[in-house]
Amino acid sequence: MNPSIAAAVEILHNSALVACLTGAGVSAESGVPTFRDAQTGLWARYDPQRLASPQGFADDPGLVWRWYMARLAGVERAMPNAGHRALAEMERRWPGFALITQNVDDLHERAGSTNVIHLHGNIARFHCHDCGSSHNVQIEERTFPQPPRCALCGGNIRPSVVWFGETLPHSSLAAAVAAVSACDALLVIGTSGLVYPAAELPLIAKRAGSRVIEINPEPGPLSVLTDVALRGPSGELLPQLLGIGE
Ligand code: BJW
Ligand code: ZN
Repeated sequence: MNPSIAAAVEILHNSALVACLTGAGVSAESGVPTFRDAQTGLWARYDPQRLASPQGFADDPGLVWRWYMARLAGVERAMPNAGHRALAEMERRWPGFALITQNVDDLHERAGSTNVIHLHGNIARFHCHDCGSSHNVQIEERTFPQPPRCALCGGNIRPSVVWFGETLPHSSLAAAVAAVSACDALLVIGTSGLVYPAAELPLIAKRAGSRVIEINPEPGPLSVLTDVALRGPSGELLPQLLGIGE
């Protein structure tokens, strides 16, 4: 066995409470593009401030709507990969396992995870940008060039995701902080660690005495905190970590 994997197995073996923070990289092998990867990342082609901020939505609601509806179609076509399935298996093996994700897709749930904390919302849910009321969006409305209008106030309907400058759902962030404060081991998988407050969670875990295991093909700002770094794709490394031959 690769010595880093053996070290990570040893940490997990000695941990009663395990938590995990995932980012876009865990869905990359399902064909869902990441944000910041230089060649394939969504932001190699698009400006984040125009697409993922309240100001961008105010400036051009149609552009933002069309971008999100194209991404939603991609998420619905995608299938969970071996990394998602291994994390669902971890929930079965470690009672109290907490899965915290920055992803707005539902691939963790479709792989069998039942208790997922979504920090940045859900791309398949919708609410009014002005009055906040929840809305169902009909399938044909998804293909409209402009967002549907709120029946209550006439405002623009938007996906229920968290944009730059917006606060994270309080209950999700509180649950995430509680989980990383209590765990014995935290897995940090497929995130660049550039977006706050999610990027603070590994530091909170470390300060509370947890061991930190990173799974990412590339080092990043969170790598300095890690006890063990596994360099490679999570769809290959996670099954190896659990000894599941996929
Ligand atoms: C693989 C792989 C494979 C590839 N296997 N791995 C403190 C300091 C500085 C700034 C701030 C701060 N606190 C708040 C801010 C402002 C801001 C922020 O963080 N800015 C920084 C960018 C500088 N944060 C906010 O605005 C947040 N709100 C907030 O803090 O509210 C309070 C407040 C308000 C106003 C002022 C101050 C405080 C909200 C953040 C919302 C982020 N939203 C997005 C879009 C969501 C909707 C959507 O999906 O469109 O969330 S941005 C985007 O980034 C998305 C992601 O969830 C998030 C993180 O990205 P992630 O997952 O890490 O993806 P990538 O692409 O960056 O990385 C992929 C990784 O995978 C790479 O490392 C690859 O190597 C790896 N990889 N293949 C494993 N096969
Ligand atoms: Zn409204």
